[in-house]
Amino acid sequence: MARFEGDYSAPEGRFAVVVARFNETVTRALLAGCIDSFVRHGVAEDRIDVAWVPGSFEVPLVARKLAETGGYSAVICLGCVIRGETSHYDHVAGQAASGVMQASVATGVPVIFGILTTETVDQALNRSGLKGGNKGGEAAMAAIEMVNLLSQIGGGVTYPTRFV
Ligand code: INI
Repeated sequence: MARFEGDYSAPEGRFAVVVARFNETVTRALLAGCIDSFVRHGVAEDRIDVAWVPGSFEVPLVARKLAETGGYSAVICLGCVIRGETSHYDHVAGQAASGVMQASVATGVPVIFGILTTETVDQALNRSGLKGGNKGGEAAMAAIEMVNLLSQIGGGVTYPTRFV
């Protein structure tokens, strides 16, 4: 029986992070946690590129574009959607989540969902390291685990169709 399981050893390659500017106090904290986690797991900062977008709704397009370049081992998506702040919470949060998933399965590149979806500002602060744990750091670890898992399976990063 084969068992495939990614570990947290430093993988090769470059990583891209897409960050939403909306709720920037929170998303900057997520980005800091993400980069800190990468560095502490052996991925130096000069192997990480960061793209800023207006809001979480715009994250999937840019994540997919970055994944399609074929230049990244994984793309990490960071954002913060707070229900109390928007009547279209369900649209923004739902489309961001399904767009991130689509970007990943369409390109074969791990695209990690590090977009907070919370009921309150307090919950968002709690999850971005400003009070408690940092989901940006967890997103970096998920990226590393997925890259190492895919390298075991042998699929790795598949070339986007426009380069084939
Ligand atoms: N974008 C977010 O990332 N978080 C939010 O909480 C949010 N709210 O509250 O509306 C939000 N809206 C902006 C949206 O992501 C787009 O940038 C905008 O609709 C333009 O397409």
